Amino acid sequence: MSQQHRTRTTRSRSGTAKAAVAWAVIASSATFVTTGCTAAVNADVARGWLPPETEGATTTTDLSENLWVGSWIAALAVGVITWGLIIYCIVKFRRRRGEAGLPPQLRYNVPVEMLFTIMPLFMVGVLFYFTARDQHILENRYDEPAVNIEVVGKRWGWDFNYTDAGVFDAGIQAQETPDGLDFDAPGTISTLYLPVNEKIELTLTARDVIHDFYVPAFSYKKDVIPGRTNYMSITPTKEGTFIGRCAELCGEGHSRMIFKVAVVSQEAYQQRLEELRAAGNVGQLGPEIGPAHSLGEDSNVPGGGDQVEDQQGENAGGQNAEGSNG
Ligand SMILES: [Cu+2]
Repeated sequence: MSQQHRTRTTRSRSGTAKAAVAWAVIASSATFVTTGCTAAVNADVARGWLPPETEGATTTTDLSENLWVGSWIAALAVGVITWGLIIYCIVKFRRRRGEAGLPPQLRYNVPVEMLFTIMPLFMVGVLFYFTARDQHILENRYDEPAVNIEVVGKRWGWDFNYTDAGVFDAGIQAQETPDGLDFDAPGTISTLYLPVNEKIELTLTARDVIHDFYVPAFSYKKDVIPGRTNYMSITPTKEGTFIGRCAELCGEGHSRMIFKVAVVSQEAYQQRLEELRAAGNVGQLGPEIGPAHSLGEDSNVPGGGDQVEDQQGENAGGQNAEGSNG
C-alpha cells in the first residue's frame, strides 16, 4: 500500500467527526475567512491541534485522534448547552425593578434531581464506552509480532535491545552541543530504529526508577517500571524521524532522556542491526544489569561497548547505587 493511499484511508475513516468540527469553525470564523492561512488553521482545529507528525504515523494514531477530537466535540456540546442555560437563567430570572428579597426557593424537585443524576451518569458512560473500546484495541498485544525490541529506561537514557537479532544499542543521555540541544547533531541523542509497516512489540522495563516511554508522534506513552514488564504493540506506517521523551519525572536528568525514533525501510533497519553487530554490540542490556551505572550527570555518555562492561562490572560489585546518589 502506498504512503499516499494509506494517508487517504486514514483521513476518510475519521472524516465525519473532523468535518463537523471543520464546519463549526468555518461558520464561526466567517468574518475571518481570508486565504490559505485560515484553511491551515481549520485543518489544525479538525485534528484537535494534535502535532502534525501524528497523522498516519502508526495504525492506531487514527484511533487516538478520533477519541481526542470526539471528546472535544462532546465537551464543547455540553459546554454550549451549559453556557446557554446559564445565560438564559441570568436574563430570565434577573432581579427586576421593585423586587426585593430572595425569589421562591425550589427544593426536592424530583424531576430535576433525576435529571442531575442521570445526565452525568449518561455522559460519563458515553466517554467510558469509547475510551474502553479504543483502549482495548490499543492495548491488544500482537499474537505474532514480526519484530521484538526491548526498551530499558534508565537514568538518564534508554537502552534498546533488538532481541530478534541479538544486538543492542546502549543509550546515552542527550548531549548538548555548544549551542545547546541539537536534534540533528550526530551522536548526541540515541535513536531507536523501527522498520516501517511491521508489527512491532516493544517490551518496556526500567532498571532504576519509574520512567515513561513517550513518542508524541505515535500518540502513545507507557510507564516503564522496575520489576515489571509493559508492552506496546505498534505498527509504524510513516517513515521519518520522530522525537521521544521520558514522560515521568524521574530525577534531575529527566529532561535529558530524549531519544529519536527512526522509522525506516526494512533494508535500512537490517543495515542498522548489522552496524550494531559490527560495532560489537552483541548481546542484550537487560534490566538485570542493575542501576549502578546510571547515576549522575556524566554517566550514560557516548561509549558503546566499553560502557556495557562497566555496567556489568559495577553490577557484579553490588548494587549500591541508590545510597551513593545522595
Ligand atoms: Cu525518566
